[in-house]
Amino acid sequence: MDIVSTDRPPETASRKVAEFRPPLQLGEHSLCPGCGEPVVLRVLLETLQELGLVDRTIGVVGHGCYGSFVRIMDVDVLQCLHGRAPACATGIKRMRPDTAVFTLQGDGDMVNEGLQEVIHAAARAENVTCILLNNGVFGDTGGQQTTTTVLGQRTKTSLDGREADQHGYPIPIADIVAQLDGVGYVARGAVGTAGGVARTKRMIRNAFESQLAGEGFGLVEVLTMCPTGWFVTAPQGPDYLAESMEQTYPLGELRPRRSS
Ligand SMILES: Cc1ncc(C[n+]2csc(CCOP(=O)(O)OP(=O)(O)O)c2C)c(N)n1
Ligand code: SF4
Ligand SMILES: [Mg+2]
Repeated sequence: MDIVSTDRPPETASRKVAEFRPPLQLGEHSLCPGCGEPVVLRVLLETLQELGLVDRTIGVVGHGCYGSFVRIMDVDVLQCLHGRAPACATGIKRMRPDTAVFTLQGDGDMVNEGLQEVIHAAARAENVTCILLNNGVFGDTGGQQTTTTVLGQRTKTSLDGREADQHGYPIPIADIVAQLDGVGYVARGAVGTAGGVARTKRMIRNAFESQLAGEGFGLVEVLTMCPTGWFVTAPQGPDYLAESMEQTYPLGELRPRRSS
């Protein structure tokens, strides 16, 4: 696979096949062509609408490229300090148990800056749904290595690929959270293929249904393409995702709903 220059993101999509914007998305996103995060935004908004939750949803968004979604999501959202979304979500849900509360966080936000927040919220069995957009880089600040960067993955701070002896091992947050008693649902999806997008959407729906049933903490990790941070072209993103991240983070339900 060729390494391409990523001094600046590509200016146009290499191929746009159709209009996929859901009604709850108020405008075009401003993320790079080939980015996986807008795909998750789409299935999240579609799910909220399909479940009839629009009028009683409150989202808590962290800091990362997805942070710009707060301007185009037609549901109530607040943006909190880096990594602290599970704590904010805790307060909201406890004060307003009638709402559907979710967080939208990146790997840098959740697994670096806010690692203890997500683990404590899970162990407290907070009845909220956390959505992790895992691309293995701090995308927004230039593509530095995060705790979830997989061994061999290139980042701006590990140009030859992450090495265990120098950088340590990746943290599989969803697998860790799935072990905790307070947890109602944990799953890991990926949006590199059409089938993966459909399965990810089902996981997000399951997580909200679990929250509505009061089953405890929910986490859906989604592996997302970051061609700009990975030094690949937009069309190469899904293959790189499958060859790198999916090998370390197997897809599927890590903690199915108790009722299923
Ligand atoms: C307390 C604090 N530390 C650092 C930053 C800088 N910062 C903003 S976004 C970001 C990267 C977030 O990475 P990630 O959550 O993985 O999202 P991505 O950009 O990859 O989608 C960082 C480090 C900040 N805003 N606040
Ligand atoms: S830097 Fe990566 S995560 Fe950020 S918008 Fe571009 S492709 Fe998406
Ligand atoms: Mg990231």
